[in-house]
Amino acid sequence: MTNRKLGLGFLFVFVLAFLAPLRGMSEVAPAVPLEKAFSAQEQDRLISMFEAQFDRQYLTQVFGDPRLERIESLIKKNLLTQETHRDYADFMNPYSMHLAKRFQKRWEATLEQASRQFEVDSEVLVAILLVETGFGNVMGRYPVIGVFASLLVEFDNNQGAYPIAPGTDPEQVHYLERLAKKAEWAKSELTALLTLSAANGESPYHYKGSYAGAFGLPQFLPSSYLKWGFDGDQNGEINLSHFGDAIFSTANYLQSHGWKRGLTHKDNEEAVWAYNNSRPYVHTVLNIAKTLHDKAAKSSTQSPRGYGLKGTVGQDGRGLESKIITDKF
Ligand SMILES: [Ca+2]
Repeated sequence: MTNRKLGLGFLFVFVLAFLAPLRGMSEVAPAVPLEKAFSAQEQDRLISMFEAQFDRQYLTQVFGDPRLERIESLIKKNLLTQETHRDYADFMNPYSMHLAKRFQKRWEATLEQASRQFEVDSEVLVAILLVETGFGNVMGRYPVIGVFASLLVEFDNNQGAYPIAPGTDPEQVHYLERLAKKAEWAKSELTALLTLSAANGESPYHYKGSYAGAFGLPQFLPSSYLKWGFDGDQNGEINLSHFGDAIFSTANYLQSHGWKRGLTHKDNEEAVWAYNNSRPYVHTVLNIAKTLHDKAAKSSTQSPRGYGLKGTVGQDGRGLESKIITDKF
């Protein structure tokens, strides 16, 4: 990702797509311990990376916290995942559209206010919040700080491999090049996380999100929170787990990235692309928004047959990402 976030949308797709087949599934993936504590030396390196901007005592407390763990699986995911290969088509299914219409009705006044203030069509806000987290059903379980710290330490531990020697295996070259780029990004996002945590009087461990460090209903990266987070419900704080703030922040983001009122405006594909650099994502979001717009007059909030309103899927016991809780809003 370039300048913002990676959503958990694909997980929600996964959950929806496999609701029915899982009923007959008996195989359960074995639990593998993927985390390990950073060494004292690694903690010191992290402290030194940020001490120009933050108080050393604060950094010692943050990076010495036993909750800080190296998350091996996240390092690989961030270095190998290709967002553009994901399939978002399932978000157009009847159940997703039912959720979207229900959300539209429940948050009608807030959506209307944000739409007016930022000149962003309300249907695209609904579409993004659906694809990102299923309106809060799939918010992410990883400590955001762990995502960035893991990448930084992985890069630091590989310092000896730079500059990359001629003749290095091409796969290794790709890994190292991407690692260097991601480490730079992780440093800037971790700086933003520490900044916003301090501003909100929260521990940085308070924020949980996707494997790519995006959190909250709209799945913002910390840097996006600082730039485009908006106190939509006017309670004096920006909390992206609250729908009022999430709706206004998403509208603010889209307006800042060139959204022009009118779902078919040619600039709008680029505004959604800025939100998530994936063409399938862009097309899905705009298709959902147009469908909601076209069907507005005859919208019904009746639950379609064939979908349970509650249910737990994913038998790996991973909690939040495995659950569908449809009455959250
Ligand atoms: Ca607020």
